[in-house]
Amino acid sequence: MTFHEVYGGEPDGVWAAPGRVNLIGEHTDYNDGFVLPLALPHTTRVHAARRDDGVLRLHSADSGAQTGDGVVRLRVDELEPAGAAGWAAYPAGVVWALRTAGLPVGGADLHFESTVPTGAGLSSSAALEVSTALALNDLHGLGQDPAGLARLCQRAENDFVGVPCGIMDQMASACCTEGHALFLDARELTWRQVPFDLAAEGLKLLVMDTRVKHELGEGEYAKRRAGCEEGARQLGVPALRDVPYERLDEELTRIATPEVRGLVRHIVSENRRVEDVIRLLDAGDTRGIGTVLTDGHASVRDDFRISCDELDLVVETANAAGALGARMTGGGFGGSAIVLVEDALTDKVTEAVDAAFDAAGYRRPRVFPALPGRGAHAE
Ligand code: GAF
Repeated sequence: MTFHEVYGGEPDGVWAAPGRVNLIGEHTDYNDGFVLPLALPHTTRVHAARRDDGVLRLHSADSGAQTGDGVVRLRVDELEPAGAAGWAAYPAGVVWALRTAGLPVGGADLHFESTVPTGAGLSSSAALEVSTALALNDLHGLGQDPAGLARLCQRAENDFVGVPCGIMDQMASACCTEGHALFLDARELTWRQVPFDLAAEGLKLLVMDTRVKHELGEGEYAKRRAGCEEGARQLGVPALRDVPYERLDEELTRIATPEVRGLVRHIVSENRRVEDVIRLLDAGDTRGIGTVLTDGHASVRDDFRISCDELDLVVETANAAGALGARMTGGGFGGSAIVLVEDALTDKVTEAVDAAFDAAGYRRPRVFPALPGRGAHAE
């Protein structure tokens, strides 16, 4: 359905925000650490019209079975945390966060369509939030910069939807640029665009979406976050970012519980891996990052314990078939892995993963290249 078919009339404009893959730096964002995501060419687009009567209407072309006309109708001055369900909670939460920050959002008609796979660990929620925020920023002249909008989107997800995520996904969707990865310091909210042109080097970064999403995911994310905070408390630092890698072994002896020890070891070593990848990319050694990616996978699998059999199978099989490196990406418990591979080996590696999935009785992953796209923009 089009905006016109849903609401009558025409939108004032169209805004788009991408999903992302994270190259390295997993669960480091809420530990004040480093991340290195890149935007995908897959976007959520919102066709939007300004309203000034306090009414917010939301419709998604992708929301599947709908009751009635599928339009969610809300009043901007009545929005309360948890006051909307399903996909509509994300855009409603953004309106709530903007208004809570004192910004004059008077209402809007929004119609969404998205090519970002959902449930794949590729930040479809952040794409929904950031496209909404950018549209409202322009329509109501709010004057916020992309990073400011990203923070408000995170607040929407934390406090309205109730998901305790970090800032990486919203920043990636808002601030990435084409042909680059975004090296983000999640404490300072400063970043650098790092050139990431794999085609020029005869390489590909494949996304392998396992199309599984294990149910325990959301509760486990919150538990990992609480465990990291407990680790920082036991070590007497504001955040695990503040534990120096050089002193890691010594610091680990001060932590009583093995689970928390594993969380701390992952976060501290993962921050170091982000810095290692940056150093290699700056030196022009893109192939060299492969082993760092695979080390990162071992760390999330064994120490942070957020991988699953399907993701481990992608990583093991891809590497055995000649990939330069591979790891799961995103929150974990399903979703996608990334595989760095020579162009010439793309088919061989993909076929090996397909065969391994067939043999294990799993549905084959959906595979596509991660071509670093642009961040959120008006079309
Ligand atoms: C999810 C969260 F939304 C991010 O903030 C980040 O913590 C990520 O999991 C793990 O790196 O995507």
